[in-house]
Amino acid sequence: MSIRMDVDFVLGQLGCTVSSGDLPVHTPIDGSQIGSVKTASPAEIDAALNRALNAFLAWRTLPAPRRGELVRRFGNALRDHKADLARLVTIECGKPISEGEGEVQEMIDICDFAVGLSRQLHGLTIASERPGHRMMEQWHSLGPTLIISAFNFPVAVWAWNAALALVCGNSIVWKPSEKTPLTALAVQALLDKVLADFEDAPDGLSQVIIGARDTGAALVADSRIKLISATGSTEMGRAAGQAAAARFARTILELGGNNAAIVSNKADLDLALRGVLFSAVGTSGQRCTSLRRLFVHDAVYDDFAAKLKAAAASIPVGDPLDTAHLAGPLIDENAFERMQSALAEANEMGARIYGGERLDRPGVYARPAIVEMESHAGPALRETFAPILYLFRYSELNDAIALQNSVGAGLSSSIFSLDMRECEMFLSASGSDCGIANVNIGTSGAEIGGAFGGEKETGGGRESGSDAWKGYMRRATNTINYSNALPLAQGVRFDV
Ligand code: UN1
Repeated sequence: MSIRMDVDFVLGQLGCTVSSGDLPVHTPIDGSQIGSVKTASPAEIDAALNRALNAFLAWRTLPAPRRGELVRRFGNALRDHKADLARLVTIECGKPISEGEGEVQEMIDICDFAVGLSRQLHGLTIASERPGHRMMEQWHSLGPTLIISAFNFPVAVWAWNAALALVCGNSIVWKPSEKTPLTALAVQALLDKVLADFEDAPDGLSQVIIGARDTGAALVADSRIKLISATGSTEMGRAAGQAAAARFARTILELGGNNAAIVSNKADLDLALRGVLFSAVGTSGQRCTSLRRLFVHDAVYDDFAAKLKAAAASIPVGDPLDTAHLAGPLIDENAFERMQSALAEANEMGARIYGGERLDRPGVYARPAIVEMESHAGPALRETFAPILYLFRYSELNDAIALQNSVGAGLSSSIFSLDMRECEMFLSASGSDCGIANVNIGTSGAEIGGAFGGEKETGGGRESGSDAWKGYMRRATNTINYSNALPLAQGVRFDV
């Protein structure tokens, strides 16, 4: 069966009919076209936003546990269609099938989390300084929520946002990457089926808008959108963040990462090798959490670097639908060009480069590159969305931590060490400056239970678990006077 027929079959299983349109869709598996979709016109966007606003006004009045019931049913629909959706994810973005399945599992997990949350949107009660008064906080629904997602996690990151936004009482508008519109339409079709059987769901509660960057910009600028949750490059986030700030819209930005790990001389080196490999090579280096820089202690550097180079060279790269392969293709030719220009820059700086070659087959398949750097500079200071790992030696942990923190991004980090003092130092206020700091696991592969996001140029937003839900709601502080006097706070007198 050709990939195109495979896609049509899977879309059929998912109940998704796609009418062809002006945006061609390709699979990175062999670069062939697998369909086309329609981009939204300005009039369609306008109508969609009106629907989203009206849907929000109705949805926010429904009790939160009832909203959770919708998300519970959606989670079950995902369970029923996990294999089909995972296959479509793999075909459209090229990640190995086990990671495609993991991505759908991540959607199911966040649905479960959000269902529980729908009975726990707790506010505080606060002691008032005035007699006969009490204070409390309430969390209210915020408004239509725009979710801008990236090609590398075409459905899971949307689900983090969608599941929370829905239980919080917001309507959702999804602008997927133009490289992965089919998975978005398929997920919307699944949700539509669940919505059709759910009496209390207003029309337009969840919508997909397909388009390029200008479509995203138009949505970000629109005052009907109250929250923008955007995943993508720092460049995209800077533009979206500034446009949103100009109209005081809320944002949750999950942008680039330039993630580092430290391998101490006191590490379990076999475990460290496996952790480093998955984070650096998994998903062909196309996760925002991918490991890009590795600081190895001088005493173990030569041995560790030799093992790492050998292991990276033996990673099976190839068709992601074949479970024998641990890494699939890069998303497109541009990705390979950026990889090559980063490697060329490193080469000019005198780095020693191992791997990084392109495989001779249709699609853009590259061997992972391990790059031994003389100095912490050049391409190592920025994110290149490809399997390149820059290696550095260190002798003082504090120096390694300082270098790790010296880049623009602040998403994920980890230390491999069995020394409690080193690990706690790394996790302390003067340790890693990232939103995610791990011990004895790599930088990627976070679970949904924790808040996900990073500092500095990563944008500062938090999605997924912990109390990230608060970003999807507005807080109201209420002071209630149940006395017959009217004392003022801070003892201010205003006697009339
Ligand atoms: C991303 O690459 O945008 O922690 C998200 C991870 C995944 C999510 C990555 N759970 O690697």
